Formats: sequence, structure tokens, C-alpha cells
Amino acid sequence: MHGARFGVREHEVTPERLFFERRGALQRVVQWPIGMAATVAHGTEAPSLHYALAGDVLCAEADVTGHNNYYEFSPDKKAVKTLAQALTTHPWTVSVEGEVEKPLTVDIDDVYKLFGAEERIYRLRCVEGWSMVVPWSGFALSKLLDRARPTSRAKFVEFESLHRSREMIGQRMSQLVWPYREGLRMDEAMHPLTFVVTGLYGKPLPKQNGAPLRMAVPWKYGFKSPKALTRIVLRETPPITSWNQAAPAEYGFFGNVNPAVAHPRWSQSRENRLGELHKRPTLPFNGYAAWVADLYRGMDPRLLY
Ligand SMILES: Nc1nc2c(c(=O)[nH]1)N[C@H]1C(S)=C(S)[C@@H](COP(=O)(O)O)O[C@H]1N2
Ligand SMILES: [Mo]
Repeated sequence: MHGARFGVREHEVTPERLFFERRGALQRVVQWPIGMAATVAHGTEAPSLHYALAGDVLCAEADVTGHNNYYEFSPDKKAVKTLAQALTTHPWTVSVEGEVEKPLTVDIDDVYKLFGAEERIYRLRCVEGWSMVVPWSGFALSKLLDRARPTSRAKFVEFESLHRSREMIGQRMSQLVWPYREGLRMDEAMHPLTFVVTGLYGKPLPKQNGAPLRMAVPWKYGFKSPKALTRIVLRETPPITSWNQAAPAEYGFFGNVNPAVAHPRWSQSRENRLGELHKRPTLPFNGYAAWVADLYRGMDPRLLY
């Protein structure tokens, strides 16, 4: 069932290589470390989006699935894994509405058939100062948006997470205005790195990581990647986003990873990679500047936080 639905059945990681096995046949071997950075440095071809950034090593699955930010359940990262098991993730639909010619609602059971699945090894940098390297599976958001045919008035994309306080017990607290909302500018949303996630470590996405569907926008702080996605609204004007609404001085609309712009309460120059002893430097756009810096040419870097 997992193989048919997510296109990835098994995985095996060694220090030298990462193997993804699909439907019994080895379809791809990713040499490690190689990847996008190396490809661009040589300037020979367009960057491949399938590979990890050079030098990245996957974090332990137990860390990725046991240390979670998910305020719908709890602000306690270790408590989320257990509490999130209460969520019913099937049946599930995600809709695309607003400034589109063809509003649509996609059933989770049709997602693999419509959009397929590929692996992306992405960095995730939380605004709190920790980070991970994660093997997601899923598809580019542009595939889903294209299907709804955005109108020329679509300038922003709003994401809405599930609101179901019966199962999401953290929603009985009012730290954030529910549902959790996030947003991107249209060009950010259509960027090939902007990813809809359906799987993790070659398996269905665990509930604590945002099952059955969440975003991964790797050059932005983690709060810009909403979990339990149910609704996508294309808009002419910027959407209200949850963390920006809760603390506008601390969380901007863009949320781009930027080591030069401190959070009001802590520096963003370094990060704690899960599983590592020493902090490492945080990179502009989380290491993805070669692919995304052009989106922000001429804009004040402080505005981009
Ligand atoms: N709906 C929803 N999405 C969310 C959050 C949340 O609280 N609710 N937390 C965000 C934050 S702050 C981070 S760092 C990442 C964490 O993702 P992970 O638990 O899979 O590592 O999810 C993001 N998406
Ligand atoms: Mo975060």
C-alpha cells in the first residue's frame, strides 16, 4: 500500500550513499556528498532538484519524528508525537480556491496518481535555532497550482491548516489564532523547490510531521511550512499569517533564513543541527541562495525576515 501510494517502498542509508528503492527496482543511487551546489559551481547544467546539498547528512529518523513543532497539539516538542496520534488523517481533501479559473478539491487518495512522488533531501531550519536534514517525498506545489489555472490577479498564496479542536487539543489554547495560516508570494509558491510533502524516510508522512499533507519551503524558517494542509487560497493581496499575526516584531511575512538578521530575542547566526554536538553557521537562504536569491533582488534584506 505504501509503495503504490507514495512511490517509495524502502530506504537504506549508509555513510557513503543513499539508496531509494522503488517497486523492487533500484531506480536511482545518489552519491553523497554531491548535488546541487557542486553542479552550480561548475556551471555546466541546470541544478538538479533531486539531490541533497553538498555535505548534508540525513538526521536520525527518531529525531525527525520525535522533536516536532506543532502547536495544534502542544508547544512541547517531545509531547507532539504522542498527542498527534489522535488526529484522523483519512478521509482528507485539499482545495485550491480564490484567484483561479478552475477551483478544485483533491482527495488524498488521488494525490499520488495525479502528481506522483519524488524524494527531496531538504534542510529545515527552525526560527528557534535548531535544524535538520530530512528526506521528504512529495511533489512540486506548482503542479497542484497549475491544475487550478491561477488568474493574472493571483499574487499570493494562502495556506490553511486543519482546524479540529476535538482532536487537536492544543487548539483549545489561544497562543495562535486557529486555523494555522501561512503564505507565500506567487513566484515563491511556483518555485521548483517549493514542495508538497506526503512522505518521510520513504514511508507515509507521520502525523507529528504534518500528515497527510504539509509544505516544505527549504530556504525559509520552518514556520513557513504548514502541516495538515486543507486549503490553498490564491489572493491578490498578502494573506494574514499566524506567527506574523501573533508577534509581528518577531516573525515577518517572508521568513527567509538570514543569519545577518537577528530575532529580537536571539541571534540567527548559528544553529544546532539535531544530532550534532557543536553549533554550525547558518547560511543565507539556508544554503539555497543560488536557487532563490533572484526572487528578492533589490529588496531590503530586513524586510525579508
Ligand atoms: N500547522 C502547523 N504547521 C507547522 C507548525 C505548527 O505549529 N502548526 N510549526 C512549524 C514550525 S515552527 C516548524 S519548525 C516545522 C516543524 O516541522 P517538523 O515537526 O516536521 O520538524 O513545522 C511548521 N509547521
Ligand atoms: Mo519552527
